[in-house]
Amino acid sequence: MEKRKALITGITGQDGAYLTELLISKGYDVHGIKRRSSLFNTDRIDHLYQDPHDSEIRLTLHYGDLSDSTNLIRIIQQVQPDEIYNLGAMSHVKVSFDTPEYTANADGIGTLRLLEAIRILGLEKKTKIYQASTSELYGLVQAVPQSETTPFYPRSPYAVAKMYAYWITVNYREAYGIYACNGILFNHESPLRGETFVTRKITRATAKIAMGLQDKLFLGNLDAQRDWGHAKDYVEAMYLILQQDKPTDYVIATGVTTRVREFVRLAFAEVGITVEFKGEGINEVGYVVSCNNPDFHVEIGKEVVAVDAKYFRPTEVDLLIGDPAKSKKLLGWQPKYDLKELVSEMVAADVDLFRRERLLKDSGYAIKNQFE
Ligand code: NDP
Ligand code: GDR
Repeated sequence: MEKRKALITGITGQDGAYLTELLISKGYDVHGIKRRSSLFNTDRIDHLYQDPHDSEIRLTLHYGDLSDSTNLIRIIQQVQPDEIYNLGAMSHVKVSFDTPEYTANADGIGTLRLLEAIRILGLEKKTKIYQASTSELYGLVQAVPQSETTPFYPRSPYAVAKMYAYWITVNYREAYGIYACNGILFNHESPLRGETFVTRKITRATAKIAMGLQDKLFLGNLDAQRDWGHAKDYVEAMYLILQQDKPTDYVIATGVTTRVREFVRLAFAEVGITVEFKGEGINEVGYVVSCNNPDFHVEIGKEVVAVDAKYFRPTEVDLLIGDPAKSKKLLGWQPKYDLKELVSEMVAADVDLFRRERLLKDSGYAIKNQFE
């Protein structure tokens, strides 16, 4: 029997990497679209990539971009995928305020381009498509927990672009009978998370501060509440969404919400450092109460977290907490990781990463400073 073929946009991102691993383990031929960049950008999937001269190729990469319809049509014509996972996006909410037009083009119209390509190529009955929708659609709180029937109120150019993508996916399903689904995924994280999202920024800083490589962590809104899950669990849901008899839309979430401030405490606790907060608003600080890890020395009383208004967003999403009842019932999906396990895995990976940096520094090599 011929192997099933999947095409993934955004294959070089966090979710793209975990989904590729999952689909390869299920015997798929995986094709991915990567952007041309001036440096290598396949770090997250390099372990899965084979020599292109190998005869048993499981992963093939194509140059492309969601802003280029001719490119998308050509790749889809060539691959003839059974499933498309549209994960490609300018995915940073804060950055979308700086690049709103580009975000609308890639995140909104990019989805339309893929749907139109399916139609132009007459693949409506063959090719299923998954759209990476987001809890950011809920934006300004209308009701909690948020489910498939909660009204949307997007609060950023990113969320507005994703709202267009959400509805055009529903419309092409209803108008042309395409198996097209939205996964409304709440925040999901992992050691592969981009360094400028808040969880990874915190776990990296925790490791660096513990190892004396960073002085202080500057954050924005410490009060924001997010429903954080593990990306590994969430890519399983994406796959399941495309394996059902009928296409529909699903919320994927843990149902538990946590404040940014609490995530900071949990991360530092992983390296044996207790952090408490004092002060209010822009003057709030996080300081060290105790450090019981003999590997690390951090002064008691040292202020390790401060607020910098440059990380505030013009319009914020204060509270996200998802209701995953539908996906539990119809997909049989349930997260395997809880928040404590997620934080633990992320901090351990960053401690490992920065141990190597510490070694380099101690051996006299200059190390890169990358700040957000
Ligand atoms: P990442 O930011 O880690 O990855 C985004 C991917 O999209 C990267 O491969 C990036 O390429 C690619 N990309 C960006 N712009 C374009 C473009 N114009 N054309 C083609 N590809 C492009 O995101 P995640 O893996 O975290 O998220 C995957 C998807 O799920 C995104 O659409 C995101 O908006 C959505 N989402 C994510 C959630 C989360 O919590 N992680 C929750 C809900 C939705 P490059 O590597 O070259 O930058
Ligand atoms: P989010 O994730 O905007 O929810 O979008 P992010 O981690 O960027 O922010 C979460 C919350 O933390 C607050 N915050 C900070 N955020 C960042 N990035 N940096 C900071 O220094 C900081 N300080 C506080 C934010 O204000 C926010 O409230 C993510 C992305 O993956 C989207 O693509 C996806 O659609 C949604 O999750 C669901």
